[in-house]
Amino acid sequence: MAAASLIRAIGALSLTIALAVSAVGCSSASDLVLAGTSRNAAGVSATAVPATKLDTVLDGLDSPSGMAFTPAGDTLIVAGDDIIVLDAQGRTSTLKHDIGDLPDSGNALLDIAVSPDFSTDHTLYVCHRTNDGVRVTQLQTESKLRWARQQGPIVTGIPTPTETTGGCRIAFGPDGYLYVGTSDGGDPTASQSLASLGGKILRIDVETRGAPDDNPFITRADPHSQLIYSYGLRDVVGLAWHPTTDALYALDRGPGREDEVNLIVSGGNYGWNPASASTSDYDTDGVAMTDLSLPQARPAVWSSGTSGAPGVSGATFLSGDTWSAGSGLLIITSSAGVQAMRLTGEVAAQSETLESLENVGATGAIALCASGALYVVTADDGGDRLVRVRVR
Ligand SMILES: [Ca+2]
Repeated sequence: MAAASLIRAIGALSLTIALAVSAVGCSSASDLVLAGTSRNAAGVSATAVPATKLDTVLDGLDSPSGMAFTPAGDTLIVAGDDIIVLDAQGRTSTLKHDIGDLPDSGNALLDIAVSPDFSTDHTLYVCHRTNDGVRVTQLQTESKLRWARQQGPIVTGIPTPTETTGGCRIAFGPDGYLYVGTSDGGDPTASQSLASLGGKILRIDVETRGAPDDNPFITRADPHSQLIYSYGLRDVVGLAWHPTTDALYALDRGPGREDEVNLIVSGGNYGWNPASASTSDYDTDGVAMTDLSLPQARPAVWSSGTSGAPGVSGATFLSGDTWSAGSGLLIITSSAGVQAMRLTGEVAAQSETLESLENVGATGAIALCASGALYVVTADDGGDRLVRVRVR
């Protein structure tokens, strides 16, 4: 089985590798120089979001779904069954991996996260489809990012996403634990059931591959329930921690309406309950994204409303001195482009723009590089490309 997977991984190398059209990666020297000088150079006032510029970093990507950065400035992108590496010098390669049990349908890899101790442990985490649900697998790699060997699952049994849900987001929180956002997988009872990993945010200690002692359902006998941090969600497509308050905000995609931003608290119920329409069919007609009649249901911080939705797909906060007054803005990607909103606790004001992303078209995976540069996947003119947005 492992050999077959390795052959598949090597075969992937023969595919067209994305074309690097810019000679710098995430934490390149030029980024760092810009980060230290841009504010004065741009003449940005203390209250305005700085002017930005956009350049294309990678072209020819095929349906990238997630992205993360190593401390050395490598950008890791999951696309289809491949992990693409863009190094700090702008060179691309495909990281050979031996993740097994990938479905023949392709598009197996959903998201990627880099260990907080990557410089010493060279460990990655990938969320992916299998022939039996979605799982998070730990990978051992090395500093040159040529190969990655699977070290077994961190969590299994996450429902397979439907055609209209994303299925999995993973990211390390400021507390060092791995957070996993899931979809309900089209199961009307999943989101409100603590026996299902669907429609949840999980919180996992990757050292023990179990639940931290302060998880809200730690006293339950079922090990799966112990991993649950919050529930009542439909399709978690974004996880972002506010740069100054460390509060976790999650993007929950609605069924063609009511896309939401939620302020996530331990044990919180975010109110999605399609079983109220039918426990046997996935009938979402008339089902509110947040049913406030449910016990302890928490209203969304922001909702796109019942008349439509942009089809959200990712979110990250701007942070760092480079962004001046833009620091703390939540940047949300979607089929409709990019939205920027400032959040204060449970209050959202959708009032800001990043002008270089105003007309960029549909956007997907998004992440903020340590240098302050914002990386965004766009699909505006046929092929998918990775663009970088920096302060002018
Ligand atoms: Ca909700």
